[in-house]
Amino acid sequence: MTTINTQTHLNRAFDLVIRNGKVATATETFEADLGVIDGKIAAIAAGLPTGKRDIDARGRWVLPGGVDSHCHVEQLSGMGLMCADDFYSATVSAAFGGNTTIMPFAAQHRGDSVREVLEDYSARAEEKAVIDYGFHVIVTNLDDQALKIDLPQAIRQGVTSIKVFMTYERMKLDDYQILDVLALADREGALVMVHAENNDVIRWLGDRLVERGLNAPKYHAVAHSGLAETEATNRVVTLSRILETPIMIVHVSEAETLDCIRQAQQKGAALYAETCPQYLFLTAADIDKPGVEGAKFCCSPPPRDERCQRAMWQGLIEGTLSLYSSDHAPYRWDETGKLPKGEKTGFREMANGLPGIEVRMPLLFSEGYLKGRLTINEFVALTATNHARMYGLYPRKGSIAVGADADIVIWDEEREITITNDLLHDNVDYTPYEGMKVTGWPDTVINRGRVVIDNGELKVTRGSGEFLPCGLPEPVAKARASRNPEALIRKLVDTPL
Ligand code: DUC
Ligand code: ZN
Ligand code: ZN
Repeated sequence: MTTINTQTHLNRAFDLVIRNGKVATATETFEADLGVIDGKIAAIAAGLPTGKRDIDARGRWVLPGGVDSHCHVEQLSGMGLMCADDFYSATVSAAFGGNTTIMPFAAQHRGDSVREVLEDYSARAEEKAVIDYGFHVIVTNLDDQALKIDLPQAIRQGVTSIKVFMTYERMKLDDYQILDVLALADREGALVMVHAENNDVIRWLGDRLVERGLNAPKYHAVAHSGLAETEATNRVVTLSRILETPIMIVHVSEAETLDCIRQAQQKGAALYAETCPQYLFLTAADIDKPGVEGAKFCCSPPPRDERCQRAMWQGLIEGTLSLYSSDHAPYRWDETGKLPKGEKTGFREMANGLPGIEVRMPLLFSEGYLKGRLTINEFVALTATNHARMYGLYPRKGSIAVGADADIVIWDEEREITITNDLLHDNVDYTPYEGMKVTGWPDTVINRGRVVIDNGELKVTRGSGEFLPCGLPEPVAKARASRNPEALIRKLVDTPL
């Protein structure tokens, strides 16, 4: 356990003391008080003196605040649709669900400048966010300005993760372009995140379904075949292995994709992967609801079957999947999102994505930790610590250690909740988890020592969250340390003409 030399705070009272709680980090579990000064954890020890404010956490868990490193906020989708949450509603909802940091995407659409997109996104977040945030950048327009000037500058300014799409006509990159992004990220110190689905397979299957009049939501899951995900994953993993450059495969849903990832990891590939609540708690059967009700469960990739659910749990347990993120992609069940043509909306026309930022942690706590699939330390790693390590925010975020930001969630493991949309704070008019019963819920949420949520109430103001410049992602640091600098491939990647 980390403690502090009391000398450093002898002259000054703690701003906040969280006492008597059961503290868990990604590696340790112990009972201690936490003392906070100037937004940082300043002491971890038993019997700390009274602070300006004391919170008694007896009988409750004291955990690192969640870091949700994959969520869509105030962003235009791959289909060109604005999502339903802005930085205010998304961060309020995230905070009520136990999170203290989110990482959404500044999205460059074709014709946009990366620099302008980031400036615009920063201004939106600065005005509205109530908890801290870092950014990833989505790239679709790989001209010289983006590759040679804007992206290197963004990385230097702390946007050190780049997402690429292999599908969606408006977003997708071809293999040559993906190699360009991998090489750039490798040189400049960023991690590449990949939406891996084979666009032509989805398009071909979709065309065949539509020409037969098969338009209901359930056909979304047929067009987005699991093997389309596996094929694209295998291809991009191969590209990353050729350049010896790490990648993160986001939102893995299919058991065979997981097999492919596991095999490549066993061969030593610098390969990381994420899954999301929808692949643990929903299946394609949910999309097969009467009428357009199934639209509530349409996301890409789609939920699959129970075999795939079991595989995702196994991936989390064995560590093949190191991140569990919400992929919160909020669209309302109305003409602004899921149902642009009302009851006549076909599966190709409905917005892709599910809300889930507020229930991500409670679902995993209840079904993962309390059901004995995961230890409390694995829960912490999967919801907070691994995200901070992956995207260059560790140890400032995702940890309970002296010197780290005082980002804490105090968790009541006995509270029983039936999830309903009324309970949630996002701007979506439904939840795909309606009626699901969970045990355990966050009581108090603290970000940089500020009590954000207490007793079911928001205690901070709009715009009080801060931008987090991300450092070098750990996978990039690890890859740099382990390879031969004399290899020809290295020279091709490291020295652009
Ligand atoms: N990809 C995501 O990452 N989220 C929502 C929809 C999508 O295609
Ligand atoms: Zn995606
Ligand atoms: Zn997403």
